[in-house]
Amino acid sequence: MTGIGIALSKGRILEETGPLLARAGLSPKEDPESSRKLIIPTARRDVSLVIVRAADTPTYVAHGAADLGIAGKDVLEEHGGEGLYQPLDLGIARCRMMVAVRKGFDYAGAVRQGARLRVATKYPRTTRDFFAAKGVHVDLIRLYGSMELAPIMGLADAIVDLVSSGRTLKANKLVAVEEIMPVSARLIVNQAALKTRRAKLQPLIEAFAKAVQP
Ligand code: PRT
Ligand code: MG
Repeated sequence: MTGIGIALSKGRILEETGPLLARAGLSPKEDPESSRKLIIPTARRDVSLVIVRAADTPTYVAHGAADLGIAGKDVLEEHGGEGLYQPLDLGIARCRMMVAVRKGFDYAGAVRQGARLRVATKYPRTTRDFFAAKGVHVDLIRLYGSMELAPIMGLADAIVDLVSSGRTLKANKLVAVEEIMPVSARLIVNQAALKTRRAKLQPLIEAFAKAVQP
């Protein structure tokens, strides 16, 4: 790709990025939600949106396949962030990464007694680091979605998942017991590209910064 690519995912991230893209002069030329195209031209001829899965955004940017990207802190922590510059918290797609258990499960007791906790999550790296820092032994169960099911079905004692309104936990009789981190979406930039193509990329980063705080 000779122009500048901005990797981002459909759904939440794209929805909440829409107003920022508009203010930065980068409105998509067609609606990415309904289009089947994965590369969408924007109001600027040299800038396109590259539609990827949320968890793949850091990979595209770290390899330089896209110069820029927009990804949640959850996804960035899990990726590790190598090769990425993170100049801007966009303050969108906010939620919290939490540990949750079935109502009535004695989490504090299990942790205190040094029991092995079975934890289901799609964030194995973040989860392992979090519990390791607390000295809690965990058996990690890697899932790809619907984590809320795991404690109900007896697959796990706890889950690590994102919570925003708390309605999903409540509907499944789960309670949040600990916060791992607050999450919001970040602008990410390929570190090498920022050096070799600074003249092109720096103004875009500034346009996003202005769009966040107009
Ligand atoms: O859909 P796909 O499998 O491709 O990927 P994805 O599910 O990771 O994408 P998407 O679009 O759902 O989320 C993209 C990003 O949005 C995440 O990486 C987060 O940074 C951010 N985000 C913000 C959230 C939420 N809030 C959120 N609440 N992502 C997911 N959720 C889910 C959560 O996992 C849980 O199932 O919403 C449910 C809880 O919501 P409440 O309101 O009931 O608490
Ligand atoms: Mg989803």
